[in-house]
Amino acid sequence: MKTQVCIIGGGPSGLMLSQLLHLKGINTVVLERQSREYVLGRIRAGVLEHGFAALMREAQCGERMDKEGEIHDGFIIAHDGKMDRIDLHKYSGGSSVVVYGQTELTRDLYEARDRMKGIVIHNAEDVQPHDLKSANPYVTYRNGDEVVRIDCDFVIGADGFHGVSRKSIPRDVLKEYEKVYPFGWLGVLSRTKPVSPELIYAKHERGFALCSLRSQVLSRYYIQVPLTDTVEDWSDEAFWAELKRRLPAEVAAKLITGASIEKSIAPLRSFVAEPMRYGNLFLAGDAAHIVPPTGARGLNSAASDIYYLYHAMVAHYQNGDSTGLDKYSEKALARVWKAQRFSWWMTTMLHTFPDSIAYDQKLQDTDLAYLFSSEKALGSLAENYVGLPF
Ligand code: RFL
Ligand code: PHB
Repeated sequence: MKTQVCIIGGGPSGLMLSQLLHLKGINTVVLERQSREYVLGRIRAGVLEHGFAALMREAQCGERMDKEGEIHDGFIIAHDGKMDRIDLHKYSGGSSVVVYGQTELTRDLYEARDRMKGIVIHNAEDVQPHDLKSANPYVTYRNGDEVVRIDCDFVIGADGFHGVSRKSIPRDVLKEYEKVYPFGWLGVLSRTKPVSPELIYAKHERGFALCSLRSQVLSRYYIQVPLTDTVEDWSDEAFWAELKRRLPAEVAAKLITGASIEKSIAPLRSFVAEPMRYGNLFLAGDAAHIVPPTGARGLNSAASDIYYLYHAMVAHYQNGDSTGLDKYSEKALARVWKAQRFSWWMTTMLHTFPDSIAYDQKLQDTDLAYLFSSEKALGSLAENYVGLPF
């Protein structure tokens, strides 16, 4: 098989790039290790910055998002018995975010790829990129007993944190920066009316909690848990009881509980791999960087990678101009690190750290006190949460 751009990974990053390039007449093949049902069964992001939403529209995939997604102009930080609202619209100069599940947007991207007869190969086993430094790289995968080879001009590594692409870059070329937090998030999805029309990020001495949603009939809640906990340790009843303890009394009293339809634990980690290019391999999204979910930045950091790669590929194929490809890693990393800083800051400010000393706790309290006393600090939070410009 031959294509122009071989994309490893059929998550939001890979599908979005495939769709955008297709609309400019550039051929792609997407190789996904899992089945479509498996990819659509993963419950992940819920908050999209306006730049991501714009990219969905440019990819001709924004129709359902614009109809069913909710525009959020603000969110709440609950702390010390108070509920302080961040007016995103006011402090970001008129911007907002869209609440629309990653599952739904991935479904929309798959449907668009089907509609345009795009090639997305599921259950691709042993995917392996080759000859990345040469002008003729190729990717192989196994389909049962048969090994299939795809020749291409470029390979895109959009295969998430555990993918094969980043691991194909020699160890002496790649520099990895990592910070692992001493806790995870236990998430529950339930077919219940959300407790609040806006997201509530709650700081509590028992640990952080988040009230989020997917729609007016589908709620998503999280609580901070020790890394040693497993899903089996948490019955639905225990989860709801602990969530209530961490929320302000007036919110807890209104919480509607129900059976969980999904329950999982995600460890919190910050990670960046540099550079994001090796020969004709370009990394994008979680394959190159991970953030703790507190700032809702993960998918949104992927969006800027895709935006830069898309424009760089179009300039290369349409005008023979490779400046964008040459500058990709540097440009993408500049924005990636800003998302890292913001996510680390939100995480540090709102979580309970098992080993923190009294001094650290005073600084956490001061961080919040300063935030709500300064319009400039609120402006900084708002511009980062709605997404810095690409
Ligand atoms: P993905 O989604 O991991 O997709 C990668 C795909 O590659 C496939 N793959 C392979 N395919 C072929 N060969 C291999 N060897 C392969 N290895 C892997 C995988 O099966 C998969 O389908 O990466 P992508 O596309 O870069 O997308 C990144 C986002 O998924 C991620 O950043 C967000 O979900 C992070 N995130 C959030 N981001 C936000 O912007 N806003 C949020 O509100 C938000 N909430 C969250 C989140 C992530 C969470 N978890 C579980 C980590 C909430 C949570 C709880
Ligand atoms: C979610 O709804 O899954 C969600 C929302 C906001 C975050 C993280 C996750 O910061």
